[in-house]
Parts: sequence; structure tokens; C-alpha cells
Amino acid sequence: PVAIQREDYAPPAYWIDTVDLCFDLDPAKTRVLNRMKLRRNPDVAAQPLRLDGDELNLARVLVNGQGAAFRMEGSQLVLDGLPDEFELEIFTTCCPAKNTKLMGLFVSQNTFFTQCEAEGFRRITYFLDRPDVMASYTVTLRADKTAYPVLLSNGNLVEQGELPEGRHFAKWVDPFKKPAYLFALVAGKLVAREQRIKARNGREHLLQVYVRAGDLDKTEHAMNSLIHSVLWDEARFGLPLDLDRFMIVATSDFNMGAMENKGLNIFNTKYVLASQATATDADYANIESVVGHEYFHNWSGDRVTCRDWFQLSLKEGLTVFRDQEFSMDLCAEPSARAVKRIEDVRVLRTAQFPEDAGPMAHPVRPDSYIEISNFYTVTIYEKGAEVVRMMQTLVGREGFARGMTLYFERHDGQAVTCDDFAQAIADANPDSELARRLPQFKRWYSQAGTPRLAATGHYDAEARTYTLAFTQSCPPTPGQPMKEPFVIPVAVGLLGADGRALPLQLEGEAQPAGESLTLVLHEAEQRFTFTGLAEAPVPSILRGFSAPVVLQFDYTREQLLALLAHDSDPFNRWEAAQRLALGAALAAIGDDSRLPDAPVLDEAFIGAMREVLRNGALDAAFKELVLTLPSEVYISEQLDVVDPQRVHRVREAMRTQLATALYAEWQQAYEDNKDTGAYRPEPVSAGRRALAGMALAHLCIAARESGDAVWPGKTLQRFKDASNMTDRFNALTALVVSGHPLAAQALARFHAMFKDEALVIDKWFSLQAGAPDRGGDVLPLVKQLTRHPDFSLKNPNRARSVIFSYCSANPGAFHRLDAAGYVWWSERVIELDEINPQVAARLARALDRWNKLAEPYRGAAREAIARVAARPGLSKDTLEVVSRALA
Ligand code: BAL
Ligand code: ZN
Repeated sequence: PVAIQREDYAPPAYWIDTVDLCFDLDPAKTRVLNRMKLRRNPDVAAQPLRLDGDELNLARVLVNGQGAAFRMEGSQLVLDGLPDEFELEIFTTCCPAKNTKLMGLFVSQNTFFTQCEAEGFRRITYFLDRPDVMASYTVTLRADKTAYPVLLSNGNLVEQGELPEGRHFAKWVDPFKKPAYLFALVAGKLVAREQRIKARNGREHLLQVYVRAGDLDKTEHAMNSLIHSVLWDEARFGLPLDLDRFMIVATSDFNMGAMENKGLNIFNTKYVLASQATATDADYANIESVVGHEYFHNWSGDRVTCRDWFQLSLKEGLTVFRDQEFSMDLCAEPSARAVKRIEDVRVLRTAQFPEDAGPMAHPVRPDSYIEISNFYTVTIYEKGAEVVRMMQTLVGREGFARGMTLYFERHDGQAVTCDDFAQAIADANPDSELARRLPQFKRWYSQAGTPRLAATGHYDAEARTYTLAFTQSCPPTPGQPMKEPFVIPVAVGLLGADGRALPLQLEGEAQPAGESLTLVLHEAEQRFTFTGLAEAPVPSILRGFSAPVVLQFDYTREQLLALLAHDSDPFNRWEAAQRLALGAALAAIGDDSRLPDAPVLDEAFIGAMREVLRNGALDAAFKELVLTLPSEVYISEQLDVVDPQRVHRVREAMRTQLATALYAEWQQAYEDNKDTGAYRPEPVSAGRRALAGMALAHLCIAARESGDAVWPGKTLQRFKDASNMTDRFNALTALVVSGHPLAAQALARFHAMFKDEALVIDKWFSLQAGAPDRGGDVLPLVKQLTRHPDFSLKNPNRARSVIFSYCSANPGAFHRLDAAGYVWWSERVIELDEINPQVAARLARALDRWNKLAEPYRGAAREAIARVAARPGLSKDTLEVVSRALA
């Protein structure tokens, strides 16, 4: 397969002005009549028209109503000698029932759905399937009325009626031009929750959430999230809903989380359906943020889209930033905002930082790809969002809103680039640090890798000054051996010995800053001196995680304990605990003489955790985050050579130590938080449920050590009596992670209770496949789970619940000395590749970091990857991933 290069971008040779599509929907053979008006692009030298297609049966091609000569070049349909303007009619058929890739038109539970981003439209009809070709769509759907009573497409329903032989039709017109990747249709037996709303500007809209008949009672939260999204985007950015009708439809077979098709968002059921009996607090929060995310795309993605797929982060990074801000703005308490920020950073550091250090590392705006589906990554999304966040930090919140307004004024209806976005934000803030350093700032788009920011502090008692010296560097990444310095906003504060905030007077500045100050680094080495300090301060650096970098500062334990106890910045308070725990873990992992049961944590750390648990001024959600140890993945990333079993054993030992040493505090935390009253999915009570669940897990672990039967018994009872899924699932998790024999009956009961709830059964699979390994027991269980009657490789959610939970989220069980985990992984990648290459390629990434494994894991992992790479007929999706891993 050939790599596509960003530098090779050229405008299209033709524009498509209108598209009139007529579908005769049939699972075995759907007929698609596509009538388009095209015109030659006068800015481009004359050349043939090349239309993309994939797995289509071509029946007819007419130009201006006449049969036309055409040829096939690979999968492209090529036409020569065309007039400057013409009508093109193409008639094709396809087979949605056999479409297991879930790209293009497919059938799920007797309902038709589409997925066209990035390049799925070419599986529906021949087209210029690229985001800079934007057309007006008219769509007619025809289908059997009994089997497919609901017929939906983008825009407004302008006509509907009966047809002979029990069929019916619906005609939809989208009032906005759009690229093909935003096309959608849905046809099937669905019901809708509806709500009419009036936006702030007075315009009325119909909102609809379509699901299968039995699921209507699980749509209230999605609808509320949609209403909040509409109101928020208008209030925060002045961006109103531009459609009379906005629809969300849920399907249980979907590769992605959801898709922002204009006016007709299609969602994975996981991000729509929720009831307190079936969904956890985390599910509720995810639904809110994904509904928000897709809705916000209506402007950042749909009204202004990407010129080419290298610019994917233009819409994804910006829209993740917007959904993060939305979730934060919905928090009533400032502390809940901080919790959300910590959670987002945790995702970035445990998923994106490893990506940025591995074989798939790529800039936020990549330079080349073989299969664009492989680039829907945490780098494009989450690091992209951090780049937008840094822009907001550099221009201020008001300035950023001004920049957004200018961006949409300048580019409404256009397909543009990341450069255009950054330019608009800078132009709206000409006196900002962003405008002053824009070309350098844009290195965040072009250079891959996570920058290292090494800092040292020096206090001069005589001069009463404190100097912070910074050195930045960035490791090499594939194709980028050398990096230039980045613009890095570093928010800092200084604490006194008693925890008070010290005044921030920068040398050379007329005015002192407040409690916090943002330093803007732009050179490889820079220093900043603070004056008027009567004592040596404790520096609080990179507050709020103001840039996506690794901060290296040689904190003493006392300094970290001081930050944990007193920092006014909640992020750095949490970070101090993470650094302390990480330090202990790394020391134990590096100690070859360590006995397996030797303690890892010292009294000072345990005492600090005790104080946190007892602290009445801290929120439960924050306590839960502080008490959560760094993940095995995060710990492993700090090591040059990783022995996953050793990492697993040390982290388990730390957890056991916290469980036993803080037994009384866990009991108290449970008693204080176990009852949160009538269920409401909001951050404060969700935090209390999370802490109660964490306490139960630790009490069950402590009970395992002491042989006590009381807490496991209480946990089982809570599991049975729980009035919401969060409490029930937390109790089940406590029994499973502690390895208690009662887990077996609880799991059986859970399955029996929820056998008809697919999303709950996914949790049941996932919990078992992700359970801590005890003597290699997880892999045999996982193999057994894939033989369970409820398991299906074809359903992405189910495949992920077992295979990904084991291979990607359970390192202690996956990395085995006998390499059996890797062998099983390679078999599943190959098997999945034949069904659904996108999902297979995601799974292929489970061994991205093979190169830093200790032997014998490393050699065995490489062998398994090579086995996949050698498989004849592998999809280009999977081939790209494994080839990069082996390069
Ligand atoms: N555009 C693909 C799904 C999403 O990011 O919203
Ligand atoms: Zn998105």
C-alpha cells in the first residue's frame, strides 16, 4: 500500500454542486441511483474525473443522459473528455447485510445505518470522496414500510408517501452544503424521544433521540445532554443550532463512539442509553460529553470542515477541547471542574504519552498515512485539545472566544487547515504571546513527541530571590530525529513552609502577579527570578497541567508532602501524591533484592493518604483520585526496560498495603459515603459513590489478607441490594479484584439479572477479562469467555469488552512468560482483520510498546507481531500498524 503525503495535497479537478441520491433499500441488494451536477475546477489544469469507489457493483454511467465511456483504474472510476459542466448519473448496487466492516451502508439488528467518515461514502456510490468537495444533498429513501417504518437522512423531511407493494418513501433535503463524510441515512423500526426547544435567540427546534422500542426509557439523559449542549454553545461561543430538526440515532454495532453527520448524529448505544439500573456514573458522564462532542461538531467540523484528512485535529482537537469545557462548565462546584481536568490529563498521560513515544507517534497534524482510520488517535484528539487549550491560556478566555468568532466569520462554509484556525485565534488577539510567537507555537502541530521540561530551583537567601531554570527537549520520533523548541505556557505558584501562597514578583516586572503566574517558555533554556522572598519556597510548577509535557523537577519528599497538603492548585495537589506513589513504585521495581511481600510504601506516604481520607474539607471525588495509584501503564512508561509482571506485582503490593494500613479509614469512608440518597448522575454524589466503591474494594483486599469474612459478605449484600448500577457494579468489582470466592456467585447472578441488556453484559465480560491475574488464570478465562454464547467477534463493543480488556487494559495478565497472551493476540488480530479491519488495527496496537519490554517478553512480542505482518491478504489498516511496529 502507498502512503499519502500531506505535501501532495492538490485541489480537486472538479466540483460537485448537487447530489440527488435515491436508495432502494434491501439488505441483500440495495440500489443506489446517484445524479450529480459537476463542473470543472477552473483553477486546476484539465484532467480526467476520477471517482472513488469500494466494493460496489456498477450498472450504469450516463453523462448528460447519454451512455458514457469510462474505465476502471484500481477501484477508481475514470471518465475522460468531459464538458466543463455536466450531469453525471451513476447506478450501483451494494450488499449492506454482508458489510461487516461497518463502513458505508450496513445493517444492524434489521436496521440500515451508515458510517462515512473518513472514507465510507465511496462504499455507497462513486464520488469525489474528499472533505474539500462540498455539495447540496437531496436524498430519497425507498423501503418496505413494515420492516423499515422510519426513514431518515440529513436535513429536512420535505416529502413522504406510499409506494406500491407495501413500500414507502421519504425525501430529505439538507439546507447546508457538506462533504460526503457527513452524509447519513437510517432506516428501520425505531422510536423517538422528542423535545421541542426554543434557543436563546428565539428559534424553535425539534430534537429527537431514536432508539429501538425497548430502550426509550433510557434516553432521558441523552436528551438532557443535547439540550444543555445547544444552550451552552450559544452562551459560551455564540454558536446557535442552525437546523429546524436535530436527530440522534443509536446503534449497537458501531466502530466509533459516535458520528457527527449533519443533523443526523449516529451513536454507539454505549453513548446514548442510560438508566440508573443499567448505567454507571461514568457512563452518564461519557454520554454527556459525547453528546456534547457530536453536537459541537455541528459548527467545529460541519460548518467549517477540514481541507484534507491531515487536518483532522482541526475539528477533533477543537471539539474535544469544547466538550471538555462543556463538561467543566456544567459542574456546579469548582472542585468538580478540577476533578474533570485531572481525569482528562490522566487519559492524556496514560494513552497519548505512550503513543507519542512509540512506533505510531505522529504530529497533531500528520505528514503521511497509509490508512486514515488509523489516525483517529489520542494524539489527534486529546493532544490536539491540549494545543487548543494552550492557545486559550495564551490569549485568555475572552480572547479565545473572540478568536472563535473570527474563525467562524472567516471560514463559514469552507474546508480549511489547522493553520487557518491558529491564525484566526492569533489575529483576534494581536497583542498576545500567541500572536507574537505564532510560527513557533505551530510546532505543536508539526513536531511529534512529548517535550521534556527539566526544571531546577535555586534560593538565594541573601538576595531573597528564587530562580527557576528550565531546559526543554523533545525525544526523536519516527521520521523526526531533531526537534526545535516549543512555546510552552507554564503556570507556576510558590508556597511557603507553612503552605501559604507567597507573592509572585518576577524580576523586571513592575507589578507583582497574583497567586499564580503563567511563564511562557520559547527557548531551549530559560530562567526566571522571583524577588522579595524571605524564605525558600516550594515551587508549584505546571499548575492545571498548563502544557502537555513531562515536567522533571527533583522534588524532595518533604516538598511533595507540602504540595499535597497545601497547594491551592488541585491538579498539583493530586500530582504530588502521584509523584510520591510513582517514586515508591520505581524504587521497588528497581530493587533486585526486594522480597515479593516486602512493603513498598513508607509511613510518611501512608500517613499522608490517611490525612487525605480523613480530611473533611476535601471532596470524595478528589480523594478517590488521590488514593488511586498510578496505573501499570503509566508506571511502565517511566522505565527504560519494562518487566510487566514485576510492575504488576509491585502495584498490587502497594494496593494491598494501602488496604491493610488504612483499614479504619476505609471503613469510615465507606460508612460516610455509602448512602447517596435518590440517584442523581451529578459529580458530587458520583464522587461519593466512587469513594465508597474504592473503600469496599480495599476492605475486600484487606479481608483477603486477614481471612476476615465480614466485608466480603457485606459487599455481596450491597451488590444484591444496590438501587443503581454504580453501587452494584462497584460491589461486584470489589469481589472480583480481591479474588474472593463470592465473586463467582455474584457474577452468575449479575449475568442472569442483565442477560437482555447488551451494554451491561459488555461490563460483565470486561470486568472478568480485566481482572488482576493470579498465577496466569486470566487467559484461560478469557478463552472461555470467547466461547460464551453471548460472545460475538462481529459486534465491536463485545469484541472490545473481552479482547481489548485483556490485551490492552490488563498488562499483568497479558504479558506472560510463556508468550501465550501474545499468541492469542496474534490469532485474534488475524481473525478480526477478516471481519472488521478498523477494529483489528486498534487491537494490533496493543503491542505498540514491545520494544521496551524486558526479555523474554520482547522477543516473543516481536515474533507475534511478525506473525501478523506475514499474514497474506492483511488489510492496509492492520498492515500499517504492524509494519510501523516492526520498523
Ligand atoms: N468524527 C468521528 C467521531 C467524532 O470524533 O466525533
Ligand atoms: Zn469528534
